Amino acid sequence: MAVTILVRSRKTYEGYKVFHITPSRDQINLLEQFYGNPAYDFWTGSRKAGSSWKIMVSPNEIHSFSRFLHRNNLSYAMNDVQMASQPENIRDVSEFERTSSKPISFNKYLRYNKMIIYLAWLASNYPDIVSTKCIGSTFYGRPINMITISSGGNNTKPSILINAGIHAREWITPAMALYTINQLVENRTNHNLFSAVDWHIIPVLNVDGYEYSHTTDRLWRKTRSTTSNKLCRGVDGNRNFDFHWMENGASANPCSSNYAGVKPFSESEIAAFRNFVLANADRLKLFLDLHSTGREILYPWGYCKELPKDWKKLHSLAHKANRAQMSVGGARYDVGSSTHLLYPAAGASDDWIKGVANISLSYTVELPEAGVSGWDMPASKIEITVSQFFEAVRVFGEYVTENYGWTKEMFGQAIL
Ligand code: 0X9
Ligand code: ZN
Repeated sequence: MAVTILVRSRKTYEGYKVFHITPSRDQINLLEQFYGNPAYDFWTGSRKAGSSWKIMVSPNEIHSFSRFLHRNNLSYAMNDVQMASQPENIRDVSEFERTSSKPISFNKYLRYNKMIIYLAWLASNYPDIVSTKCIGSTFYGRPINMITISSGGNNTKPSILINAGIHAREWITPAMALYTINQLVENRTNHNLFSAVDWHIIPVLNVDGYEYSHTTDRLWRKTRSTTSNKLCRGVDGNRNFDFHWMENGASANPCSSNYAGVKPFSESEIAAFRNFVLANADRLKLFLDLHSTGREILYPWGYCKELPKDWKKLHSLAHKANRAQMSVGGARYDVGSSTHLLYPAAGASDDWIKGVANISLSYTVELPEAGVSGWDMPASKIEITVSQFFEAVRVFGEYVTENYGWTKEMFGQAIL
């Protein structure tokens, strides 16, 4: 009997290089012309003076890009990408299954099915406070699950929304979402955080991309939908929202890692997110979109240089959150608008949440980088990273509780 063994090959990134560049303010504008070009993948970069930019460049562009850097007096270091994306560096993928005697641990990156098992375990063991819901499905038909943590009130209480994994390769973000879920539900001392407000947490929005980054291409960022180009798949979910769509920092080329899609909400994952938000907009008070890497807490606008009218409130709350995570040993996060601190990029979740859904407190968090590439944070560092930032999440939760949370009287009225 003939047996066919299918070996799925992983993308190796052989010949690709990552350039480490520390540009001056003027030189940043020079680099920005490569943004959205399919041969250039911007990994990190901040407008803060002295910040190091990491740009991955395809083999056939390395020579011309190096010449460009020389011509413009931009010094750089260059590393192989390959080692960061090979299977042996995709470490510690877990076999976790939560049982009463085996608590979840944060020393492994979980695959999506394991996360779902954990959410279901929580829902059946904490039925009074936990419920799960499928908010839609991915291009491949995988369910997109959301967990709600609530002390009651029939889904009418003011709420916080946390989204993770819109970008596939940013593995620390689903871990951050799961840690937040774990701390809210399984650590009784945190139950005050949901006595007056509800929490909705989507641990992985771009499930297809996340799984693909585990099985095939560690550096995959986008969704996995087909495009007009047979060779290039996927849309950057964080360019697919209908607010100043495609105006800035987004590409119309399906081969770019910042491809915005044929139209806003072309991606089923992003449409599912939109539907949930619009159906609950009047009670959603604060939104965190978790990303990596960079140690930044960003607020709108990201599509233009202008600041929203209430930027001072956004700014001071973000600083307070930063101070809280520093008080438990975290290094400083920079705080500012996306355009001021990073680069202009339109069609992102944070701007749409504020500009269309009218949820005033909207943030993008860039969690820290570590490891050779920045993406391959060793699993041994997950717990320290997420537990430190949980102190910032706590500040956001307390703020919403103090400013919008239900009082005892309101609970009484809801029951009547
Ligand atoms: O470019 C992005 O989508 C985010 N950075 S990442 O490196 N994780 O890809 C930042 C988005 C900031 N928000 C807006 N530009 N609106
Ligand atoms: Zn991201």
